[in-house]
Amino acid sequence: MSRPTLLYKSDPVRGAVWDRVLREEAPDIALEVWSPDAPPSDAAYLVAWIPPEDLARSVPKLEVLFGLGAGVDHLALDHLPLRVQVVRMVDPDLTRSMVEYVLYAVLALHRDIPAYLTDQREGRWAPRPVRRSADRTVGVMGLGVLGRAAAEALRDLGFSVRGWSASEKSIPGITGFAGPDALPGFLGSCEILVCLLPLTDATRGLLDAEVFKALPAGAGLVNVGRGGHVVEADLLAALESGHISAAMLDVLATEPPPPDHPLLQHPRVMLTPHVASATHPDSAARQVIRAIRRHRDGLPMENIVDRRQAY
Ligand code: NDP
Ligand code: OXD
Repeated sequence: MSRPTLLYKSDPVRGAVWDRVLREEAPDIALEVWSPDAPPSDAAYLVAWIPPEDLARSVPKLEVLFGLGAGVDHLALDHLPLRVQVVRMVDPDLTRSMVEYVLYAVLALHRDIPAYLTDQREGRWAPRPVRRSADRTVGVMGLGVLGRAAAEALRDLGFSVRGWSASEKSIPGITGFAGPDALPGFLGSCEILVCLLPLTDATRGLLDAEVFKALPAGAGLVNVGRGGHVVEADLLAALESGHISAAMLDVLATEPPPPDHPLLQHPRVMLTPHVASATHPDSAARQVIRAIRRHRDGLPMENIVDRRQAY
């Protein structure tokens, strides 16, 4: 069998790590670095955050596209040739980083940190009651690879955890809700809501005024899914009314946001620039090597994106 080629299209610094890992651990796979000026590539495998637009012409023999992210909303799936399988990034390091971030965000909201930061800026020393984690209900939207890991870590910290997904789940110690009909019942007790959904036609703009109204008064929001999940004007209104007490947002509809974006300056919003988790190049390269070998051996591919569901 000839040596398969993996075409790499992403930033060169991370590319150097891919090159090292492939040379050290996969001499059976050739690495080619994408260039916009290069002639069409013979590669059967492509790894990219954003694939080239004219994929059918520039990589005509492509069999598998490995997305560099866990999310695939930016991949323009409808424009990819149907014969190409799309595999998304599932990697223990990516999951661990996300769990850390969600724990941090939920704990910050649970312990009133946004309010204490304002107090500090304004010179106030004003203790608030300390609530036990067991008395706080946290809801996680999306119980996939990342959502489930985050929900389990929150459960292990003692929170009362509920989760919402498309299909029913049975996760020890976590109350499951599934599908649109179960959404109001799920939201009704979520004092802190964590969004870890993929962005699809079904979830775009889901976090709107109606959803915020269904949460208990004073609820907190953590969005680590995509900015497109939140109707930002509705979030601002819910923050203004106090119905949402505070939010920790890692993603916004426009990234980077314009400097006068109202969420950037909001005293009860903590923002980070889409860093909740990240694909670590050395472990990602190992995942892709393993997947290519499985594919060469005719074994079923893991973490394939369902084109119809778009996640
Ligand atoms: P998965 O595909 O493993 O899980 C998605 C979950 O969402 C599943 O539980 C699925 O339900 C549920 N879901 C999908 N559509 C709906 C719907 N319409 N209604 C209810 N539930 C739904 O994804 P991951 O956990 O790996 O990643 C989740 C998202 O996190 C990514 O798509 C990406 O947008 C985001 N992300 C953000 C990062 C950041 O740094 N901010 C980093 C990495 C990812 P079911 O299980 O029934 O199919
Ligand atoms: C991802 C991301 O989807 O980084 O992996 O947002």
